[in-house]
Amino acid sequence: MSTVERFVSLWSQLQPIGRDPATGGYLRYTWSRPYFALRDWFQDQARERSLDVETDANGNLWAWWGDPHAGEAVVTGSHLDSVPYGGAYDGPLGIVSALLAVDVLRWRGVTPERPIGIVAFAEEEGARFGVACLGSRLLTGELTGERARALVDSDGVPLARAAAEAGLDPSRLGPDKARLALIGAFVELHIEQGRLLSNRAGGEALPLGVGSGTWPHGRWRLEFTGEANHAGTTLMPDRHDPMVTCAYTVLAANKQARLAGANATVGRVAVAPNATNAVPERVTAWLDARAADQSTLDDLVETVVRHATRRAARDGTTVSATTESISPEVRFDEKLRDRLVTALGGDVPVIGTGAGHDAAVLAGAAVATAMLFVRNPSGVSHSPAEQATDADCAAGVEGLARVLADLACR
Ligand code: HGY
Ligand code: MN
Ligand code: MN
Repeated sequence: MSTVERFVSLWSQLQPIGRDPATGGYLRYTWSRPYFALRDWFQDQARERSLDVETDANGNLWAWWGDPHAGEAVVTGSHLDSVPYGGAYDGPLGIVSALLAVDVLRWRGVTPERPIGIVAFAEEEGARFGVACLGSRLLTGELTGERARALVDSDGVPLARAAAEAGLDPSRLGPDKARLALIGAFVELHIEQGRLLSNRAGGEALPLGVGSGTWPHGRWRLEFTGEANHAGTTLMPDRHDPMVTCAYTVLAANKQARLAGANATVGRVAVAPNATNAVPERVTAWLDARAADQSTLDDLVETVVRHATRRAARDGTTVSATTESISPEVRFDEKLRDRLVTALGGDVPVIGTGAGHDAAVLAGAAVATAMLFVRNPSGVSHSPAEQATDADCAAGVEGLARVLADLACR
């Protein structure tokens, strides 16, 4: 079988898991039933390849080719969880490609001198507990076990309980320096969440790119509080409506981001009491803001909060802003980056991204880290419309195999 055929065969096994038939989007929340099916699939696939499987104290899944303690392990992988109604490729493509890259190395008789690991990090999207890259941040110590245990999902389920139901010991959530020290280099393959590769001239060019780094970005919870009242009997001048303050803030975020050449999104809002015929008492909105550099990001968020506060004074409402997660700008290891470009034949673009990744968390913990991007023709992501061609995905498998061979065999 060709690599394309093997990709299509393995990929088709994942498609039905957690897929919403009405939208085609994926609901793969960490430690949910679909997630456990993905975990079982990953572990079965690893065992079929005689890889040693383990789950670490933070719920990250590992599969090892060789003794992980032999030193300078070359680790690849990504995540299996999704945003609500997300696409099929964001995360799982890195896992499937890693399993197939191991197959390619074995067909070619490659015997690595260093251990090769595949990791599926837990809760990369933060879609259930609200903190992105939870599993990798716990591993590196960027997030404490205490803060993680205190997180609660939108149904009020504490993370500690969900983790226990997943077979973990919540008291052991936290930094795992010994495991982190096993990693000599980490390479994450990911679908590009943008169009830099597909816009590139010469469509026949290798559909891969190498990551230069990630933008600084973060999530802020904005809580707007007003006065609940009757929608029918409360005169407009007498209202203190937090929805109005929130709506104004969303428009201000959009305008300020455009002015700053940055990105600002409010894609999640919670309203209390959330009744059609009641002026709300409270509106909570989550701001996702990103920019090419830290000072632009800081200015953007500060400006948005200032506009919100000014509007709240006019509406007789209040607003508070709480930082929920922050990801600083990350530049990937330049030597490793250039080594990937060489291993892939040289004619490979180096591209930045506004998306966050576990790779950026590991890079922030001084692990030599790189990213390999696979062309996304539309650039769309975090949507059921996310798409990559089988041929491009197979090129990603081949490219990852070349990179792993280069890193683990020299
Ligand atoms: O939000 C992000 O950039 C990533 O998909 N978690
Ligand atoms: Mn994502
Ligand atoms: Mn991702």
